[in-house]
Amino acid sequence: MLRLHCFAPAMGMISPSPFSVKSLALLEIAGLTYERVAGDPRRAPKKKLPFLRDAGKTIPDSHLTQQHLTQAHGVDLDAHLSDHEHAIATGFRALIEDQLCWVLVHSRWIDNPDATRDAFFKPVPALIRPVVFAMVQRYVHRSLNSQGMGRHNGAQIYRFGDEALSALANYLGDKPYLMGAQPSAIDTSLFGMLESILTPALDTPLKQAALAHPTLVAYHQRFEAEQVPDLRAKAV
Ligand SMILES: N[C@@H](CCC(=O)N[C@@H](CS)C(=O)NCC(=O)O)C(=O)O
Repeated sequence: MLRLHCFAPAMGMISPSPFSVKSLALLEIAGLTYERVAGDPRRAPKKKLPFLRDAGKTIPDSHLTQQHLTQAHGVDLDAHLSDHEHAIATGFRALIEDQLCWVLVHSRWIDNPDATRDAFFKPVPALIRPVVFAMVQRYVHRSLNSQGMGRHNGAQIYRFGDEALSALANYLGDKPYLMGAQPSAIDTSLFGMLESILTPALDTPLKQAALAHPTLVAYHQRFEAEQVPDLRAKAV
């Protein structure tokens, strides 16, 4: 049995972790039977979620999970892509996972700390919650600074987010999926990110930037309806 250890649902999201939603979507589209496990990054092999356990193997990353599904289960969502398309998808993956992701982190932890604390730290006893939250927030702040995004001011950070979302919307155009008529792995990545940006009832400049592209909103809904129709109901 495959077991995906990922972040539990929060704020109406399938998971607040774009990488968890991506991996869940990969498993759903692969049509494999799997169990979703509420994970704890402190116990994860690389201290990050999600990770997959499959027949004694641990796959500690969403992209490695995609590769594992191809190697171990013969499921390749990118089989129909040309080398050129594959190169474009690889670039978009970096934009979503290595840049947009940090704008999202800023919007949650720096710009909306109260909502973030209330959504993610409920299981922590109320008495120690502020202290635990402050510790984790300091860790996130350091991570944002080491990565570099945290060295910019809010307006600059959201401009990066706006540019990334505009690039994605422009490339999507009127196609159903990013690389054309058929979904590919990059769509699981984009869906996971849009789930985090669009679903919470939290008004952020990043969400406004996404809402400015009705095609991205429609894409998020279409991907869910056509590719992962059961996923939200399973998010308990
Ligand atoms: N490259 C990894 C990224 C995973 C990742 O960044 N996970 C975040 C949540 S979205 C995490 O576990 N953060 C916890 C931490 O940094 O302590 C993947 O694709 O799976």
